[in-house]
Amino acid sequence: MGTLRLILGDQLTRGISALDGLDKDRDVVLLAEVREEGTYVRHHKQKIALILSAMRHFAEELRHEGIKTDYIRLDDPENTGLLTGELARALQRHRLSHAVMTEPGEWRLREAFLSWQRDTGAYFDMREDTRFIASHSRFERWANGRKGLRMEFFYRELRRETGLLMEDGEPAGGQWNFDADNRKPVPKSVITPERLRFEPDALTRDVMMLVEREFPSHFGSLETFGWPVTRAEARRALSHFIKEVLPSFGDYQDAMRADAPFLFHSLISTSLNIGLLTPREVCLSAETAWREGDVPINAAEGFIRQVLGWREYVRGIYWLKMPGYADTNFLDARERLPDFYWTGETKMRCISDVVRQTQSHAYSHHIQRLMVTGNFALLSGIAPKEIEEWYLAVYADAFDWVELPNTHGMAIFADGGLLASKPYAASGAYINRMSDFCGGCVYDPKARPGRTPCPFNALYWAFLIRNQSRLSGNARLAMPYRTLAGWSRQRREGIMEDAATIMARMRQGEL
Ligand code: FAD
Ligand code: DLZ
Ligand code: SF4
Repeated sequence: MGTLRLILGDQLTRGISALDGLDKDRDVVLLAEVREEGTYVRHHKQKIALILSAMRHFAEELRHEGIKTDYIRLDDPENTGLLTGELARALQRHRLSHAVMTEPGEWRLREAFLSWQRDTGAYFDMREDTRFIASHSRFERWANGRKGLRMEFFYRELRRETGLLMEDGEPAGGQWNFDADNRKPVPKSVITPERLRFEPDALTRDVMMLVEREFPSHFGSLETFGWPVTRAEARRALSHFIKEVLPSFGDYQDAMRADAPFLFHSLISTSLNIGLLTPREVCLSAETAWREGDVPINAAEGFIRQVLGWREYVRGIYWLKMPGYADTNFLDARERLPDFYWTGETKMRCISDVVRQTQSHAYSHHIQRLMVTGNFALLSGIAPKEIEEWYLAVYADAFDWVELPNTHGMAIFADGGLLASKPYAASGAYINRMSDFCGGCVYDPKARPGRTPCPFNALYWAFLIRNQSRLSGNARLAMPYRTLAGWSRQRREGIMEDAATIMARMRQGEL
């Protein structure tokens, strides 16, 4: 008797554990497009198109290898709309009694499969996802008994274990971390590189029409769609990044520029997260470029830290702390998400530009996510669930295991500092220093006479005052709290009033 092997839309890797031991003569691989996965949040149209197109291409590749592949389309009249429903139907259709899958990347779906198994008593095997560098047990071993779970220390252990950027047991270049070199604003004279775009083929164009038809009210536009949808395309994109872009990745890692949504970032998160690339090969490519002298150490280290460090670490935190993690609300944030997160209609140029770029590309880079949309949500006290749903919906690379810790922990500090050692709260001065957004904004980050002050400024100080009892003990916030201590009562009250006016204007759609 053969086995049914289910592959999910973010498991498009030939070496996925669900395919281990595949018997080509007897087994059937199942991929299913289902409405529930397209609508549990209202995903950006590019995200749905990316996943469905990549699934269809992957199924073709499996068939080409002679593997029996059953592919259920979204508009199949018999489609139950649920992955568990399709798994049950396929078991009957192929008269199989045993199913295998790799664990889903998110809690919601893992629970759905486990409860389906409990209800049906199906003979069902859920295997570990071995595409990550650190297994669940490896992360637990590191985390157990530690007071603080800082990424930096986990990352160093993984550097030692993998040997990446190590020389004679020491970190290459004599330092673990080159962050201090990686905070340059981008001078106007720097020309940002052209990025590889992949013209949609007939199969992708079909999917794009399907997405327009089935998800017409979802956020975003398909016009610029050019994501890699096959492993071959993803490999080309990676090579192009390593050769043309990585050398400057470190220098401008923290910068933002209004006319350059991608700057020197890699754009590989979609390929990594749906399985077209593996984190190991990505890190090795960057390391090889450094060993061959093509890339400086601050760039290679900065990049490898994102993939080997942050990506593995946030996944570890997610599985260590779920399901309770998603329900914490350390700062008691309760505000509704303003409409401009969906429309881009706000006079705050930084937010408007980032939201519009997100509509066009289903992408914005890390600093835009953290220091513009994330920072504003933090300062204005947007409720965790509201802002998390937004991040999960609008980015083509968004999956709960990576989006949630980044939003909940890093951007809005809702976990009280488990992930970040301090809230990433910043006033307009930071955005002005690291970007050119403020030049074209009706607001003024420097609050000069006759100009309307940047809303981030009053919101920043009001955030610190409002959360003083929760945050003033944080050593990394000692400086701003010392500044606040020197303020008169009237000055503090004045800031709170200014912030209240800004919040009222935000609620009325006038900001
Ligand atoms: P690069 O800047 O070129 O970085 C290289 C790779 O490193 C990325 O592709 C990614 O795989 C990894 N990486 C970098 N930073 C992180 C990080 N903080 N956590 C995990 N991996 C990281 N990333 C997602 O993949 N999916 C998400 O849903 C997501 N949501 C985010 C939400 C918020 C509020 C914030 C602040 C960050 C989020 N990130 C998310 C992390 C990061 O912003 C994206 O990985 C990155 O912008 C993707 O673009 P890139 O491939 O050009 O990345
Ligand atoms: C995100 C997504 C979408 C939009 N559609 C599908 C689908 O039709 N079929 C499928 O197998 N997977 C899809 N996915 C990805 C799943 O939601 C993903 O596996 C989970 O988010 C777990 O990480
Ligand atoms: Fe954003 Fe303030 Fe700068 Fe305007 S002035 S772009 S709102 S930081």
